[in-house]
Amino acid sequence: MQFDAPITIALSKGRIYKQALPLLAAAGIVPREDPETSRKLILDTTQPTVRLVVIRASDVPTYVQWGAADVGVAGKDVLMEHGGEGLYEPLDLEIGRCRMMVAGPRDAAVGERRPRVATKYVASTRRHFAAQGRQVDIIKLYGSMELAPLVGLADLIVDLVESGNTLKANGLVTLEHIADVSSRLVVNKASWKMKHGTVTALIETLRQAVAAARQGTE
Ligand code: PRT
Ligand code: MG
Repeated sequence: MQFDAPITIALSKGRIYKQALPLLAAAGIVPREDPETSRKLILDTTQPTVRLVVIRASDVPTYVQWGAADVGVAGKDVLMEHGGEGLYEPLDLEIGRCRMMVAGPRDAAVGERRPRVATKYVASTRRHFAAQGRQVDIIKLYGSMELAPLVGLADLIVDLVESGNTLKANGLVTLEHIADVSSRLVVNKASWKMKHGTVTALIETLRQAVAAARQGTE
C-alpha cells in the first residue's frame, strides 16, 4: 500500500508486538530492527514514511492522544484505564486476547470488614464494584497481583487471565468477569483529519489482515 503522509505508530514490546508484526507486515510495514535486541526506541520500517515508537503498553494511549504518534496498538485493559480521550478506536485487532477478572482464594472470606482489592487496574476495578453497589478498598499495585492474597495484602485481585495457569499456580480462582480484552488500533483525532487518506488506507489493510487471520484460526 501507499502512504502519502508520514505516520508514526506506537507499539509496546512483548506479546502485543509479536502478534502485531504479521498484521503490520500485511500492510507492507516491516521494522528494520528487532526491538527485543535493539536499544533504539524509534524504529525505521521498510516503508520510508512509516516509523515505529516502542514504548510501555500503558503509555501507548498517551502518546497517541497527544499526537506524538498518529496511531497505536493498545490493549482494551489499558484503554479502559486511560479513558480514551483524544482517541478514536476504529479497529479490534483480535490479538492479545484475555479477560479482566476478579480472582481470589477459593474460600475468599466474605468478612466483617470491607474487602481489599489489589490491582493495577484501579479505574476499571472502581467501576466494576461501584456498579454493583459494593464497597471495597482498592490497593494500587504495578505487577504480580497474584501475590497479594497469599501474603495478606488483599482479599481479592483484579487482573488479566489468559490460560488461568498463573492463578492456578498460586492457588487462586476466577470469581467474576469484568471485561473481554483484546488489542485495538487507536488513532489520534487530529491525524484522523489531517492524514485521512493514509490513516484510512492503513485501517482498511489491517481490517483485511485481521479477517484473514480469523479465517486461518477458524
Ligand atoms: O511491562 P509493562 O508494565 O509496561 O506492561 P505490561 O506488563 O502490561 O505489558 P505486557 O506486554 O505484559 O502486556 C501488554 C498487553 O498484553 C496487556 O495490556 C494486555 O492487553 C495484553 N495481554 C493479553 C496480557 C495477557 N494477555 C496476560 N495474560 N497481559 C498480561 N497478561 C498476564 C496477566 O497479567 C497475568 O499475570 O499474564 C498472566 C496470566 O496469564 P495466564 O495465561 O497464566 O492466565
Ligand atoms: Mg510487562
